[in-house]
Amino acid sequence: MLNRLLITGAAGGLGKMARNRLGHLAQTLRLSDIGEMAPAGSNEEIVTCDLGDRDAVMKLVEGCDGIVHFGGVSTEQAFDPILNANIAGVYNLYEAARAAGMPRILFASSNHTIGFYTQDQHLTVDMPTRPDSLYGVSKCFGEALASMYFDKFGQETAIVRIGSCFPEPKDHRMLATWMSEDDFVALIERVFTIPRLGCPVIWGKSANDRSWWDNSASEFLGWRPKDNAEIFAPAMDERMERPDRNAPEARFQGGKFCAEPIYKD
Ligand code: NAI
Ligand code: 15L
Repeated sequence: MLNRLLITGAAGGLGKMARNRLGHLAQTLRLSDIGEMAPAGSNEEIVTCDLGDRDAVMKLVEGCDGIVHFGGVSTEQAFDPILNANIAGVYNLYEAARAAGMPRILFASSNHTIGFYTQDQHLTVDMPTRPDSLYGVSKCFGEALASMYFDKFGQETAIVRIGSCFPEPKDHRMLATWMSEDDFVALIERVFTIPRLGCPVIWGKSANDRSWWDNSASEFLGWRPKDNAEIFAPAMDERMERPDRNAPEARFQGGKFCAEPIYKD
């Protein structure tokens, strides 16, 4: 059991889910976000913190022996917020971790690091990235930073390229990219209990029939996702039209992120 597990992005969708479901991993959960969080329960600490604030992040990480890093910009936006949260913020987090004895980190990367691969391509984790947005580029930065801190200092990170982690897939593309919350919780448990982690890149997806991603390089984790988005397919076909085959949602793995403009504020 960990002493103190830090969850950043605790006011967000995955952060709230993790807050509800990861209490058994640590004596104390330290929950942090720039946004509002529900008051601390027993065995919880609440720390409001902008990831771009280096001194605040140093204090935030002190005393933690595990980090689930969900905090940051999670969609395509203008460059400045991405720079603050996903580039400066990730650097701040890794420097703070280095000063705090290198607690193991789960870094929430994204499928948007590879979004411009087409949906007929099957990917392994050693293929070059093809980011589909400034957001995707920032996640490539985070992955590269994690890799460098491992090679230089031995800092362990699970780089999880999350597909789509929501209670249910929301559209036809997510029948390939979906990861159930149960499968994600099981992965996080493995990441913080396996004796030696290293710095693997892991596709964050359930055992979906339509998946494009090959996780054989991280089988050593012993994580075997159990859910399959296919069970949602019949209802989805009734609820919504399949996208036109030339639409980005049907062509590219990153879907509509591939068609996003460069936002100026
Ligand atoms: P979210 O947008 O709901 O949560 C992100 C949280 O980070 C928010 O509560 C926000 O207030 C906080 N945040 C933003 N800027 C910050 C800053 N400067 N300082 C401190 N906190 C800041 O996103 P969600 O869905 O919970 O995702 C969590 C992480 O997982 C994100 O890093 C996202 O990029 C990644 N991810 C999520 C996927 C999903 O399917 N939910 C898919 C791929 C990646
Ligand atoms: C992501 O990276 C986003 O954070 C999430 O909101 C979804 O859009 C997800 O990717 C996706 O591709 O479905």
